Amino acid sequence: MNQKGLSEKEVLALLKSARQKDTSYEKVLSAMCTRPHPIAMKAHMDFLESNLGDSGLFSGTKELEEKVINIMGGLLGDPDACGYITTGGTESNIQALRTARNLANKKRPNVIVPVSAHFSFDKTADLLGIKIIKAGLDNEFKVDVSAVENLIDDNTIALVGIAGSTEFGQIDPINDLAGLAMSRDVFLHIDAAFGGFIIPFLGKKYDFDFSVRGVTSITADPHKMGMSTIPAGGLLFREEACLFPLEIDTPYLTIRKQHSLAGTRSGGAVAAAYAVMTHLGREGYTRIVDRCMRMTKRLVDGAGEFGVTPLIDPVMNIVALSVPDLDKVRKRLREKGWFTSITRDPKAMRLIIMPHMSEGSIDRFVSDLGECIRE
Ligand code: 0PR
Repeated sequence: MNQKGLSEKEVLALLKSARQKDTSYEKVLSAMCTRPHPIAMKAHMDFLESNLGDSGLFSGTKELEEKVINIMGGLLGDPDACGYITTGGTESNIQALRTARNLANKKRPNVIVPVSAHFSFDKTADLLGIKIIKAGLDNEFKVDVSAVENLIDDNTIALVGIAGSTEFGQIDPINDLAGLAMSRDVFLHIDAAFGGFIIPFLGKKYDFDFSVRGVTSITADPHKMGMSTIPAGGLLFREEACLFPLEIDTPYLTIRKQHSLAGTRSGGAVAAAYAVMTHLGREGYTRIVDRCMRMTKRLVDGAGEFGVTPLIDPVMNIVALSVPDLDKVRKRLREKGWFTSITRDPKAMRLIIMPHMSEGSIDRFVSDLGECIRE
């Protein structure tokens, strides 16, 4: 640490030069985060000192958190759902399976997840001492329910379904998984970290949330398509009893118990989530999702003109494109400033069309993609 403090001007100049090295989102097609809505940024700033880890001191922010959970519950099929705002999808997935593990009380617990599950489940397994068993997918990249059924054994404590898979944006057959979970009396956790703020606004009905009997918990993240600030994930349970196995006594706080994994927690992120959700409402989110889906179609149609097709018709604003010479093409695109990503199996170009894109930038990307393939 420097001995003598720098002036505000000097510090801000240092920050500015660091910030200039960051990528601005214009050419980023690989991220599930985006520029937060302006009202979310404003709300976050107003609550910077609020700490939900000691929520007795911040009862106003705590009320906002309850309202956010209530709004999200309404969006996800159960206005009476309970839960809390986490640091993101990873914490939500860890905590959901921690509840399942603590409720089941098995010596060698296992959880069956689709192979398309996010790597946060591998972290979860390591942390919780749970074995993660991966079930294969069908030809549309949805989990193969008969494979899941065959993998269930006496030590299985939970099944995981994904509503908006990280690589393909696919939605697993949650109804079938729920039937299986209920018949075997195991927990069913839905990872809708990405899809939670898209699927309800797609204008097509998908059964993926608490409206499906047998779904016990859901991850849905305000800091992805919820347009809110980082860090804000959502963890919702159908039953309040699911929060009890997470509770820890906190005798010297203003609250007696805490069920979050994080101790000190951002009140700013919660205020931001409340602000953007109430400001946009269902209509606002529908407009955002419509726009992303129109841009997704524009990209797919454009790529189709030079023979490049998606592995599946995009369900949401994630496209896996079958591109020849993938590594070379991605490298050339990178030289033109574009950030793209990949799917693992089969290997394809993975593109996420977030709200920070525009029709113009999609057209420029398609034209650069065509050029990079022809080169
Ligand atoms: N579940 C699903 C389905 C996810 O896609 C992700 C993250 C998580 C859980 C974990 O969420 P947190 O990262 O909030 O803990 N999916 C993206 C990924 O890892 C996140 C991401 C965001 C990646 C922005 C890149 C980026 O620039 O690929």
